Amino acid sequence: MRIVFYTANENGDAWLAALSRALPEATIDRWPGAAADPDYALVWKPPAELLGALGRSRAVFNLGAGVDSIECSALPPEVPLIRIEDAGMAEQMAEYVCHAVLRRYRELDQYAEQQRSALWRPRRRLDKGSFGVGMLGLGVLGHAVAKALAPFGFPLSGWSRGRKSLAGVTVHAGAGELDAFLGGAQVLICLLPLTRETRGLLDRRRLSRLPHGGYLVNVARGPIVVDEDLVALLDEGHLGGAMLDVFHDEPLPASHPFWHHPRITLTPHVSAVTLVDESIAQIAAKIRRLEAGLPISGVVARDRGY
Ligand code: NDP
Ligand code: OXD
Repeated sequence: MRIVFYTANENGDAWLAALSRALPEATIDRWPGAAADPDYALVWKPPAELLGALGRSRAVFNLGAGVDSIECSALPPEVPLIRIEDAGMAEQMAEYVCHAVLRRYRELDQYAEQQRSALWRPRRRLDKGSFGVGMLGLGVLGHAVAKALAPFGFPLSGWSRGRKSLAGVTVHAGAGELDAFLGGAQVLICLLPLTRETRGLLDRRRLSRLPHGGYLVNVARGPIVVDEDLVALLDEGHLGGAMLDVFHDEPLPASHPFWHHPRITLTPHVSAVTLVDESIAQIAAKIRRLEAGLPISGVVARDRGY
């Protein structure tokens, strides 16, 4: 079995070592320089030229959950594109989002501000029953986040394309139910894939639907949010704050207004990092199933873009 490997990141050696351990029978080449027509390809942010050379491959594995960096028009349509499902990311995402929700609910940013002025001023406890937490996206990560948030007792709601059924979560589906969903989300958690339908989804009109003082947590992809609209709504006081892990351009340019905005907390795309050993174990198990003629999960619906 021949495998070609490519990553735009710097940790390629760690991936290759894990891959050799998991599939010792495979011949693994790094691209560029690899022979044409491998059986499988493992890629992260690949150039279109590589994708175009995979016409005879049995599958292409994306080394992450989001496939928005794959130029699907370059990949021959008959080659299945497979994404990472969880593989240790769900736990990390749950940690990050629970922190963000509690940070907002317990008003820790306000206390930090008071501390800077040596101000001892206890605040009145917020009413939990009217502190709605809404999840945009109820997929693998959205489910895990909903489960992790459940014990805190916030009213939980979620929005997805198809209607889901999750214990303790009020579900909404499709474009027609988006505004109603947004209206109940004191904290909005974005866990959508970046597709042609979700790019720019969180613009001024939609973000204005959030209740006064609403808080945005974007852990999905930067271009789902219209940056200028978010900043404007924060400056006008309609939104109370945002915690952002993902951006249009990464690294976030030093001149970007997000860096120094008093109501924005940001992290450098670390809410759920792709874990090498867990991901390779998942991919190797899927390759073994494909070799045995068995079906696998995580196949991207290329017409939907996720
Ligand atoms: P899934 O594909 O499992 O879930 C996606 C969810 O979004 C589904 O519930 C889907 O609805 C919903 N959705 C997609 N398009 C629409 C739409 N147009 N309207 C309504 N709902 C929609 O993905 P994951 O949960 O595994 O990952 C989500 C995203 O998180 C990734 O695509 C990636 O961009 C991001 N991510 C970020 C990381 C980070 O470190 N910041 C790490 C890992 C992932 P339905 O179920 O009905 O299809
Ligand atoms: C992913 C990511 O999509 O790390 O897996 O952002």
